[in-house]
Amino acid sequence: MFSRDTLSYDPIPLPDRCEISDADMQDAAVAFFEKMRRRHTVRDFSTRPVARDVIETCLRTAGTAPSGANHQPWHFAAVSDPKLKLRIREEAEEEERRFYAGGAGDEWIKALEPIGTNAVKEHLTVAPWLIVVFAQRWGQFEDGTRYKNYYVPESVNIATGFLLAALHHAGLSTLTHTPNPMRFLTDALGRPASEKPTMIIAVGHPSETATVPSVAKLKKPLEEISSFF
Ligand code: IYR
Repeated sequence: MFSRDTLSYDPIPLPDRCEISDADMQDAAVAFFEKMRRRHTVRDFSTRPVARDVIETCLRTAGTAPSGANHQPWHFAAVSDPKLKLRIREEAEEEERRFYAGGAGDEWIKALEPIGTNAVKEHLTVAPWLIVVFAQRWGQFEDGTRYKNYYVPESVNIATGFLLAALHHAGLSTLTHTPNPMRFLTDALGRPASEKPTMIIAVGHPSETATVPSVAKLKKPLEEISSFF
């Protein structure tokens, strides 16, 4: 996509301009808030399948995110193969056992207590899809030479946020999971050394008996998360 000499500055009239009245804007803002505040991270998934098409469209949404120099330094590996999900689960649980057995330290374990997590990661085999997010620390031209990427964590995290919103909008539940370290994902998914795994997102439908920790409903009020000048 990026070939050193072919891209140049070429402004075009703003496409897809959004014409909206002030009143409709209020309604739109509220409607989206109402939608997003009903997104809950779920740990108990059902095995109900999710069509690949839906996952693909949500990944297209993620791919619309803004990024440093428009380099789009992300890769999403979508896994539905049960054998591969099992391998990922086994390797993630190995890391998590170390984490919960002391690697995390007391303060971290105490912070997680109200969330109710432990080293068993059933969702990694039960959820129909795992999307593994990779950040491309550098890119490569077709001739193999490297180019720099910019604001990689910021760009990838924005795209990941778009993806979570898109999946929720499609009626799916998600769980963001970050085993530490995550190197094993590079090998399991055959990704190049230039890419760093940042997250596993389990995607699917919640089980009939899914719960959320009550603390998940405690969101900081606007006054605390914002200031206006
Ligand atoms: N990676 C571990 C620990 C964990 C850490 C945080 I911060 C969380 O919000 C939740 C879990 C795990 O997935 O269990």
